[in-house]
Amino acid sequence: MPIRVIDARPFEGQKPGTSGLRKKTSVFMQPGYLENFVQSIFDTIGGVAGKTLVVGGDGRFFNAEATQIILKMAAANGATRAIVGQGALLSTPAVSCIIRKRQADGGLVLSASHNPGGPDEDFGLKYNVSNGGPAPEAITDEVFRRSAEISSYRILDAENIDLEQVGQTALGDMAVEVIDPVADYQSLMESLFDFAAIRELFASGFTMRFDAMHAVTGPYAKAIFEDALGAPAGTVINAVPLADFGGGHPDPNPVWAKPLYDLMFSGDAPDFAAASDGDGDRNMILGRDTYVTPSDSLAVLAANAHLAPGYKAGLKGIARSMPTSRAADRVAEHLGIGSYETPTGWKFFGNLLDADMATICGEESAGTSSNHIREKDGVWAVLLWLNVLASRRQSVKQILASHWAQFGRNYYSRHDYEAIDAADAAKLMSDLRDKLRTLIGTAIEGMSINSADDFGYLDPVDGSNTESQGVRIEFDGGSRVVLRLSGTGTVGATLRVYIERFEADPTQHDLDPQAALSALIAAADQFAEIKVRTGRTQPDLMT
Ligand code: G16
Repeated sequence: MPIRVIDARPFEGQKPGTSGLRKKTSVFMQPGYLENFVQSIFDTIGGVAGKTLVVGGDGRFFNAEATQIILKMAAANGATRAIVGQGALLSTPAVSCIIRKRQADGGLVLSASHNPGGPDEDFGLKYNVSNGGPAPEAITDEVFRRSAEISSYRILDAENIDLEQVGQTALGDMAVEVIDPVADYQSLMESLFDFAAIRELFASGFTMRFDAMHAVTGPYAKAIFEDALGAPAGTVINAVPLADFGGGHPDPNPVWAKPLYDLMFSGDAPDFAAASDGDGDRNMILGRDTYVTPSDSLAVLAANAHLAPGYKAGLKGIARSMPTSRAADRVAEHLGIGSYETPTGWKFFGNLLDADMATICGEESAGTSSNHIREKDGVWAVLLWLNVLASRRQSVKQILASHWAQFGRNYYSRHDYEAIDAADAAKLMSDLRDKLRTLIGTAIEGMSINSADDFGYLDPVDGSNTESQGVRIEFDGGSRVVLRLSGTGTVGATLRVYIERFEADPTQHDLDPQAALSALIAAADQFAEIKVRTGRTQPDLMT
């Protein structure tokens, strides 16, 4: 089959953000746009000749077409083998699992994660390296540099191949293996968790609802929760992946998974509920009358992980992104293990996991995972919760209350101001950075500011430095407010304000979080002038 070398012109702005390149689908569908970015990745990693790549995505609009293009480009660039999920589907954690298990050289994940899908919505592409994790910044920066100078790309002149049939096929000289997207991942889960105990839990009448949000986890959740663990049919809802996620916003939080959230606070609530996002790496955990914040979930899972067979030897350390609440640090201190604070972005956990310094990692943005792969993992988090519930035989509410009684409660909320003017947002942040020093020692809303800085991270493994990762303002008593701009949005800028307050007194553990944090919220508005500068009277999203 002929290889075509096509003239290319650079496109502006092919700069990977917090997690790969995310743009409007129509931007990705412009002739040559996807191709230029893919060729830039291939060029940056020294070409793909002789290499094995894993390819798959979350099933959103343009997923299948983009997969065909990537495969033809991989073949034209000399790749030996491509491993593709049936129907071009693979969850992000499954890609990570398969890269590691099959010792592939890397993988391409087609997803814009929790962002909506469709011709007018979002698309994305991310490159993962041979440890199964997202490419580190040294690579993504180089991809961006290369994308600005690219002059041609290579593609095989061939018909599309059938990705619906599991089995071996070929594209030019490249072998293509179409695999069941679930099997490798499921066997990894079976090696980590006590499936027999969870099966018994379900057999005893324990009830659960898992909302796959018409995204990629549907097939995984059906196979694992219903078929393997015996949860009744109907436990998994919205299980069929759709190109537009059924018109929904596949982000597992109290706003976008509201029906599930409301169910858990109604008289019909099952014992346990969970949801995952577009590409299956995020999770939301709920109990009857109980919402578990991602930060609390990380802390509870870290404190109880030894109850699951895969973690019975204990944890080496716990890592969290900087804006994530410090609840997990208290667990690490109690266990006498290391705790690490990294910039936002799962890629920053990779070195800590590879060096065996951290076993469990988590983020306020609903990601939790461990060293079993190098991505966050929604179904894994749900299984670890199920293993803990099967072992402790208490409700989610009881487990959370006893955790707070032992460690104290870190009240926590994130306020998002979405699609604000990018220049206004940048100015808000730069003006705030400029006045950080003058804030130290002053008092706002009756609270004095202890420290104020712009977070920079020195990677303890490879010594790399990452600056300007978010403004931290800390008050007496350990309360804090963090502000940063999102790196995953596709329209304007999103300002994220993270608010946290520690409360040791168990009689004060049942407050409404927004009320418990009200003084800090007011203080944040004063020092960052959020309302005035964004023109918004309230956040678009509070999680
Ligand atoms: C990605 C990253 C996460 C990050 C999240 C939000 O998740 O992998 O590490 O916490 O984005 O990032 P930001 O605050 O910059 O928008 P996902 O699930 O979108 O791939």
